[in-house]
Amino acid sequence: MEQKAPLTLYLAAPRGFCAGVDRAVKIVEMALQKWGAPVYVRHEIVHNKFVVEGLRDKGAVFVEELDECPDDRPVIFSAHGVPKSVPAEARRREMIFVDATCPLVSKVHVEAERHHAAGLQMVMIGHAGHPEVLGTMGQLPEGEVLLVETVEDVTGIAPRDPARLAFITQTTLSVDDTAAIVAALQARFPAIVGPAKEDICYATTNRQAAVKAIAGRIDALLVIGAPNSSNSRRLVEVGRAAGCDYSQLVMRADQIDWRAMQGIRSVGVTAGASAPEVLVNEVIDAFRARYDVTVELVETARENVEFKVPRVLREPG
Ligand code: 0O3
Ligand code: SF4
Repeated sequence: MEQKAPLTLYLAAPRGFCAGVDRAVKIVEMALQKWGAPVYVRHEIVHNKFVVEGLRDKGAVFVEELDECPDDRPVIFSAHGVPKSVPAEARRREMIFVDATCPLVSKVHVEAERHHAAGLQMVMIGHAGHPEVLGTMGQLPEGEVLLVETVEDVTGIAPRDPARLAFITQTTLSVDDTAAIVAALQARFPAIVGPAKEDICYATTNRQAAVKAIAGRIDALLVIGAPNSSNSRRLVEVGRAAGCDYSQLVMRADQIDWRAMQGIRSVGVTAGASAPEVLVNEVIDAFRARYDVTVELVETARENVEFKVPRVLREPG
């Protein structure tokens, strides 16, 4: 039998499910237990096909908008958050709804409201069209939130009163790119107020730091995650920026380009906040089938964050 080539697989930690994703998935599972199928879910509960398909098999029905749901079945709002108009409409239709918005996204919603109540206009740093951005911008009336995606965008915005501005951010951005955008905002609008740094969450920050810790010593980086997952895509960018030119997003093992893996001696593996650990194990097994693998865990932080599910799901009956 041909001898397998040695390969060191650096496994990033933390990786994979964050507390907000864990909670959101639990909410759908518990809603199915409580109310039976079908339970409707507005938007992918988290951006991962494997997770969505697993829940669909149990009776969840995924839709993009509330008008695709009947009045008489429960509906769950995804972890990314929703504009204010969505729960308002559900209430008007007297629907049962459970909001699976991550508490760290809701925190940004509250921040936006607080600044608005103080008479400040908002600048949001985020990606146009992303559901979290639509949800956060949708907390305030039209025109109250100006969106910037890049440092260049900062020069293009025209706030009502440059002296009365605040900024908020998407939770899954690149820590480094965001720092540059915040600096550009502060340079142009010295009076702008905002969080100490930005609103990027602990999970995003920790996963990016772990990638930075391995990127310099690997021939390739695989990030397990979906193309519509903002935090996962940021991990690929962080890998490249930190020196690993071959950094790729893969949804699961069958997307690995094995030709590109020829001759490598080391590989880094991580997973976005919405990618389940079974898919990480699947990737490791795929490497083991082809290489003589030594796994090295590179742990840059420990996480112990946990969020409770909403009370309606904890109550009996
Ligand atoms: O926001 P993102 O596209 O990264 O969403 P995912 O992949 O579902 O991951 C969970 C993050 C989230 C719900 C918003 O912070
Ligand atoms: Fe919440 Fe952060 Fe996870 Fe988003 S990535 S769901 S903000 S913990």
